[in-house]
Amino acid sequence: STSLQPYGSRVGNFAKNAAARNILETMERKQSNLCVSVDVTKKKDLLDIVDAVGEAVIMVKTHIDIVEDFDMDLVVQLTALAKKHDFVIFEDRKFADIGNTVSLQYAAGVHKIASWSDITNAHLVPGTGIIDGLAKVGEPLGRGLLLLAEMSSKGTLAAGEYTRANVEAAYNNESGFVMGFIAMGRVDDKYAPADKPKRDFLVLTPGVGLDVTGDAMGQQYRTPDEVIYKSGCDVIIVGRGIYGALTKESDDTARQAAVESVRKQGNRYREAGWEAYLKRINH
Ligand code: 5BU
Repeated sequence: STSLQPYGSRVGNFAKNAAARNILETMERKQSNLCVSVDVTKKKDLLDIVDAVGEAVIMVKTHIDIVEDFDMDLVVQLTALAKKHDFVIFEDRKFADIGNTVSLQYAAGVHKIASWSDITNAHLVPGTGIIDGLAKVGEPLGRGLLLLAEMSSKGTLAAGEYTRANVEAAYNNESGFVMGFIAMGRVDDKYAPADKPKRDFLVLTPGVGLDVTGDAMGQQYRTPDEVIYKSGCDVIIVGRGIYGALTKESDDTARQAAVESVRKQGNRYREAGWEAYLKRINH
């Protein structure tokens, strides 16, 4: 399995995808496999969280459509922070429509996702036309796409033959635009098509927490060790476990303390993720 190779030695496996190479190189440079998921509704909260954890992470994941005061200045500031702290941006858009519609949703509208997000993701529910629609926009910009092969939530229908179909679609994508999966384990190994040479893909995994096992709405958490070491995934995605302290309105002093807590949690998850990775490649 390619997951037993160091991140840096896998860069050459992604000759056709600049975003994937950049992610692997950033991981080596920063000794981190941590993506922070910043699911907050205010621009200032988003930027403060990202500035606090920027040093610890290789990737910032957004749900840009939940930001109430979104404007293009948020994009300007977020991309400036990406430069300052050396991370990539992942808009977790979960596209799920026909090719023509997703190409418009990706390029246009209020958010113009393709113009600023290095990678994004899609459900295969509509069929492989969704990949073509997103590739038309993303490929010329050097972007990457993840297929949602599995999910972290209780009762997910993304399993078994549906997961296999995602892996096959990725293997059939000749251009290299499809660079990986959202999944809970090495689906690229488990469902590798027998009639094709093995290819490398990145596996990014949400549902990661060190202190709790789930939430009230079906989220299920595993530890960085379970995700990176035991399951062989490449990137841990952590949301509330990192930014949780900064979700309530509070005075300046309390806010400053919350930002420091966010920074601390970022470092904690970076260390846990990297330790699990070192254990994996040295095993
Ligand atoms: P949390 O606060 O660490 O639970 O946030 C997890 C994030 O990952 C959140 O933005 C979800 O939308 C996202 N997510 C997920 O939790 N599980 C999945 O299977 C997928 C995305 Br796909």
